[in-house]
Amino acid sequence: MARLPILRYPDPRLHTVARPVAAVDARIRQLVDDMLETMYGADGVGLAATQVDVHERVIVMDTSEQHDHPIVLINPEIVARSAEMRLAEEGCLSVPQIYDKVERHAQVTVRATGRDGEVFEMEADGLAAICVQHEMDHLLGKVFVEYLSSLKRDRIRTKMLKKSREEQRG
Ligand code: K2U
Ligand code: ZN
Repeated sequence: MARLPILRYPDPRLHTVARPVAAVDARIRQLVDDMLETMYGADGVGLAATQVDVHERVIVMDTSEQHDHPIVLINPEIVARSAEMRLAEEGCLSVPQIYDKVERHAQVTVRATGRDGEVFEMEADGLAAICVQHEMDHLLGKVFVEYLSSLKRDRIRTKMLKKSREEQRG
């Protein structure tokens, strides 16, 4: 297992559209295990492969209270969305310490392949629904700050670039 570096906004690689996974093989299972270690290590409740610079359709998430219920979504697709929408605060491991509200479908049904190669469907509501929509956006090259005003987004871009420069200086 390995913790992988997480791309930081506005890294252009975050805007790459992920391609479908051809086969759930040993390489993909290793990626899933490394993504789970990376997500838990960063106190996240979700992570998309895009964020670790792997541009294949893989998501991991764990919105359980005890952080002991990992969910692996390979080649996920949302097959149903509620009409009800919900405005909720989001954050992102690629945009550290930035939180803002985004409107999402309150419930979604996702069809995906699991780490075992079997196709399954998952109904998500609450935080899980928000998380899976947030991660599915990542696989399309979209970061949640793109839902915010251009003024807010420009300020976040400036803050992230400053933070990255300071960290590079050490
Ligand atoms: O994609 C990511 O960067 C992981 C996010 C996923 C997420 C975003 C918004 C709402 C739920 C999950 C991280 O887990 S950010 C940490 C976090 C957790 C709960 C609520 C807000 C932020
Ligand atoms: Zn994110």
